[in-house]
Amino acid sequence: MLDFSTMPVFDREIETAPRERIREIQLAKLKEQVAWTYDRVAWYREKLDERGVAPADIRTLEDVRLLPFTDKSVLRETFPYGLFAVPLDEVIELHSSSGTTGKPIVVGYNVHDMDVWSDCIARLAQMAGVVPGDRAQMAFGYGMFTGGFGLHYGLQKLGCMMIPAGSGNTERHLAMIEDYGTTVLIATPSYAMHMCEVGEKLGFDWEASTLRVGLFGGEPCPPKLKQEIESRMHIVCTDNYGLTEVMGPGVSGECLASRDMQHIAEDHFLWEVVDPETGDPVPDGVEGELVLTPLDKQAIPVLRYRTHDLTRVVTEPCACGRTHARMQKVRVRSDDMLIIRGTNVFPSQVEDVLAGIEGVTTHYRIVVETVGGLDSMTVHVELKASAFSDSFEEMSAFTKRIAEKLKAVLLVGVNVKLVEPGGIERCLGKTKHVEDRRAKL
Ligand code: DLL
Repeated sequence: MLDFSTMPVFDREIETAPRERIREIQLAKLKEQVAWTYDRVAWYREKLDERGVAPADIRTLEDVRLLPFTDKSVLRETFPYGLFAVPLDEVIELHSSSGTTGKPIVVGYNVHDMDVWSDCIARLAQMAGVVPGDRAQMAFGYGMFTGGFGLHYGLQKLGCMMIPAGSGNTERHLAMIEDYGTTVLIATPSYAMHMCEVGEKLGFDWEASTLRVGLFGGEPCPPKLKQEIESRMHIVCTDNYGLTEVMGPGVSGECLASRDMQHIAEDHFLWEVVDPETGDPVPDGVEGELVLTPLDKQAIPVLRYRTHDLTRVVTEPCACGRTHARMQKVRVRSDDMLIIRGTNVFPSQVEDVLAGIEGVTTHYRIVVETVGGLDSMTVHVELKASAFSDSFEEMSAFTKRIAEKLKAVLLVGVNVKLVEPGGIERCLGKTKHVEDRRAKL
């Protein structure tokens, strides 16, 4: 039995503050954030003016509903710097994630934003029992994805020794755990499961290893998958949530007292739960779409971001002592975004790539499966009769070219399977482009 009273809390004063105090902090920050955004971002100024709303109209937290929603399309329209609220020479880092079409969503951070981000990560790390001196091995990629660098800085701030191994090369990861005495692994749950399987094949002794904690996130982590990793790797794992548009990882984190929920960093994010169809608030504790307003994001503020993630939020006290509201872990999205090994993929991106290739029809199907513990995506592409050839070399070169084009846009490797003309099943109703065969644990 864990004794939560003796477990470290990164920012005890804030993380265990009475709820009235949290609401006071949120309101003060919301007023400032709306004024900051209105003064500096033309897109929002226009939208607020159209609604006849001025920053001074924000008098209560509920007044957030006077503000317009933001979704991915706004970030796409204003790509790359249209929503930035600080001069670019004050931006110290850029990150991006997939948009619904070819262009990514770009976000920037100034020194202040990086500081807030690191604090949020340090908090979730301590929720999982990570302490200064832990040796944290990164299995997220260090690219434009927010997972790698975001967690890296926060863990370093906490006082961990970072081992920036990056994504892939599982055998090397296993060797590093042994060589460097790694105690914390940062990964998507699917990659952790893959490491587990590869390790077992190679005779890696998880029980004897130094590894103690897994910090997961970036994709849904079904409870059964987590339990399985915990028992096979002999570690404790937490599942942590976030999204690029509002910061990256660090929006909410699982504590060890409430394993199916995640504490939202409420002093930095105002949450709402709305009906995904109407955008109206749902009653307290009822499931709906999570809408987030970052409360002190300077470089690229966003108001009322529609996450498309379905969850419910509760505000009752938690046994860990933290008072920040908890959201149910996200299992389902309200849109068609797929998460493939932590990377966001939209069927529309596949469609755009295929539209630019001569010799293929508009019919395609995406099949997602779990292979060796990892997500595997295959795009079935229907050939036009004119492009059909009985030369094996030609067909395999064509397949390779399509796979390369898809990878360049999706940023994740996919298999391509060519299908003869008419070979993709036609649907009478809504076309089903995606078949997700991954086990629903
Ligand atoms: O995945 C940020 C992140 C990185 C979080 C590493 C945690 C760890 P995006 O690439 O923008 O950002 O993808 C955001 O991924 O809207 C959810 O649909 C999904 N997602 C992220 N974390 C979780 C999670 C990062 N723990 C989108 N459980 C979000 C379920 C998650 N879904």
